[in-house]
Amino acid sequence: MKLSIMKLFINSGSPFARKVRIVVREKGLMDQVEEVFVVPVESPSDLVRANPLSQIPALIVDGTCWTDSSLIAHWLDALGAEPRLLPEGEAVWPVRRLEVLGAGLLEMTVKMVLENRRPESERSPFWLKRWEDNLLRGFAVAETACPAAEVFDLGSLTLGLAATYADFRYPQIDWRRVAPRVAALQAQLEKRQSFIDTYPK
Ligand SMILES: N[C@@H](CCC(=O)N[C@@H](CS)C(=O)NCC(=O)O)C(=O)O
Repeated sequence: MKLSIMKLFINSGSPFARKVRIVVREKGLMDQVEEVFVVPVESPSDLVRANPLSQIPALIVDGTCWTDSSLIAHWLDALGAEPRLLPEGEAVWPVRRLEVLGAGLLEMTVKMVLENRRPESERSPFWLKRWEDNLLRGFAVAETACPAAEVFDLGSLTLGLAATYADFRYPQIDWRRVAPRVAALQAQLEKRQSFIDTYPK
């Protein structure tokens, strides 16, 4: 399928945007994608036109707007370039389940980041603790489902970048204690050029 240049709204800290940026690089699509840096909280009109929720990532392709990192990643994968990041048939389900768990870990960390951006007197210790507990429980379950460090698909990729995002925002949270195999997977993934190029800033 011949597509015109795609416009991808991102910033350099967002782990959800990072997921799509990694997929674009891995699949050799960089020359077809223009990365547009935005600050979602300012609701820039270009972003809001692409995503009414004013969230990144958002992708515009031939006038069609794609939102949500997993949906965009799946659609890019379905365009067909190698490497394929989702297996065919029944084998897709364990990968999807790990991908959803990785996205859940990202969601817990992002919630903590947003809560910590509020004035100290308005922060909820209850919710901060709940999200951190959820995060650690999630890592413990991810450990039991963690593939070998060499596996590269949308499940392993999402889990690896969730681990890096937790380190980036909360280096004091010792998830490695419950998830040493996830740490090995993360270390392997972060050696890839696509991960190096998109390391959060
Ligand atoms: N489920 C969405 C979550 C996207 C998301 O939460 N993006 C954050 C950046 S990491 C965002 O744009 N936040 C701005 C806001 O919610 O105002 C996805 O997977 O893309």
